[in-house]
Amino acid sequence: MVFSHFPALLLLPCLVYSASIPFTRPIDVESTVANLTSSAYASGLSLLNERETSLRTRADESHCSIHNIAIRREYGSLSSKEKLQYIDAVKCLQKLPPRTPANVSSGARSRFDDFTVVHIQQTLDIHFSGIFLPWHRWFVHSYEKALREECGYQGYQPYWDWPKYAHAPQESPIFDGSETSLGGNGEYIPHEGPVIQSPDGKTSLPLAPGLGSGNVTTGAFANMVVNLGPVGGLNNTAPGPDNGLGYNPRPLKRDVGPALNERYANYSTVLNLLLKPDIEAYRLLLEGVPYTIEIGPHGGIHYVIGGDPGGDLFTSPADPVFWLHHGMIDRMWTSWQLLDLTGRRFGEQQINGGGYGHITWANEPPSRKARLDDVIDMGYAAESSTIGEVMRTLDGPLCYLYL
Ligand SMILES: *[C@@H]1O[C@H](CO)[C@@H](O)[C@H](O)[C@H]1NC(C)=O
Ligand SMILES: *[C@@H]1O[C@H](CO)[C@@H](O)[C@H](O)[C@H]1NC(C)=O
Ligand SMILES: *[C@@H]1O[C@H](CO)[C@@H](O)[C@H](O)[C@H]1NC(C)=O
Ligand SMILES: *[C@@H]1O[C@H](CO)[C@@H](O)[C@H](O)[C@H]1NC(C)=O
Ligand SMILES: *[C@@H]1O[C@H](CO)[C@@H](O)[C@H](O)[C@H]1NC(C)=O
Ligand SMILES: [Cu+2]
Repeated sequence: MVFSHFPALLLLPCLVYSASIPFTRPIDVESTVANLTSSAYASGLSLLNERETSLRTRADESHCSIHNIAIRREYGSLSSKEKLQYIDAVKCLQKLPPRTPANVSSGARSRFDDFTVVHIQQTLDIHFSGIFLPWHRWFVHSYEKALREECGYQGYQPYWDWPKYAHAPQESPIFDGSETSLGGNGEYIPHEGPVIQSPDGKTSLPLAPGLGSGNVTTGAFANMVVNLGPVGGLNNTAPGPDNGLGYNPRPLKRDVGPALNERYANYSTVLNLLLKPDIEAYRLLLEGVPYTIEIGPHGGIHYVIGGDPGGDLFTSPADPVFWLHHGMIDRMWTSWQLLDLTGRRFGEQQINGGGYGHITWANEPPSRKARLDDVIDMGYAAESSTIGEVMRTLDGPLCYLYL
């Protein structure tokens, strides 16, 4: 057996032990994160090994096994060739014709746009609700499937390891402006920094501005044209026609910089996320505490990308880097689930805990809780699924782990 057995019971005391360490040196925080994510990976592999052993004795074949498991990797760890293959596949998707009919979205001009359309249509249902994590897990999987099956991509969806580049994300392999980056930062235009405010205005956190804000003119997605949106209020950019589904071609812009990344998605954030005891606490950190300045790494990193469409929650999947950010969201959830195999992966309560577990945005207006048989509707972008089908990444239609 190549992989050692890693019983779940041994992981639990380890988690409790980690939680009680007062982390003073950043290096401890970083290496504890590395230990936890590799424990999660080992735990996933040992699940597959156990399954394989039991299946072999029954002369059966498992759908998902150590022989066909997809391993999603950090963008910077891909070779130049692998990065270019990923980029080529995304560009291919941007050239294929859309499946969305023009009378549904006249702005959808490519297969890539199909994914933005379904996100725009459902934004108000699929965030801060019980379907958020499963919906986006299936969304990323469907995008990866389209890259592979429609554009001949041989690899898997890479992710953006938020804390790794928190001090200078604009210089990371994702944004450095080289041919293997997903396009550089936006051109620098002097502007004010964001002020993160609680809705009552009592607390506010002014942050340093990003280091771009203008057009993306370097790297693989230099001068990319965004067709859809925006829906929400972007500084200096009027909303697009037809609630964002109309045709509104304009240059891709970004405003990448360290301020939001260090504040909302550093190694402490990721460690705290992995140590959360239940789904409610987990999501209050991931997506933020309502009515406070704590917007969490999900929102924080969306605003690290910033610009247009990155600054518009509805249209954000139209920036190719969205898919690396949501790769990391899913990596965190996958790792957290694998760190407690008995408690975190199966039941309905693992999706619908707390105020974010309902079927309306932060339970407003009040609604029932999400259920495992609730449908994940991919519209014209891809096949639909259900919450229950995607709760585990090693079962049903899914078969992957994150390194
Ligand atoms: C992460 O950011 C928080 C808030 O600014 C800070 O208190 C903490 O020390 C940072 N952690 C690391 C590892 O840099
Ligand atoms: C991480 O794991 C390594 C190897 O097991 C160990 O030596 C190290 O002390 C661990 N670090 C932390 C911060 O737990
Ligand atoms: C769009 O057009 C098709 C075929 O012309 C029609 O069947 C469908 O109902 C239309 N959809 C909408 C939303 O108008
Ligand atoms: C918004 O646009 C105005 C006018 O161009 C500019 O002065 C300001 O700095 C911008 N604010 C942000 C947060 O980008
Ligand atoms: C950004 O690109 C658009 C479209 O190509 C162009 O009209 C505009 O002048 C560019 N902005 C700057 C500051 O160069
Ligand atoms: Cu989203």
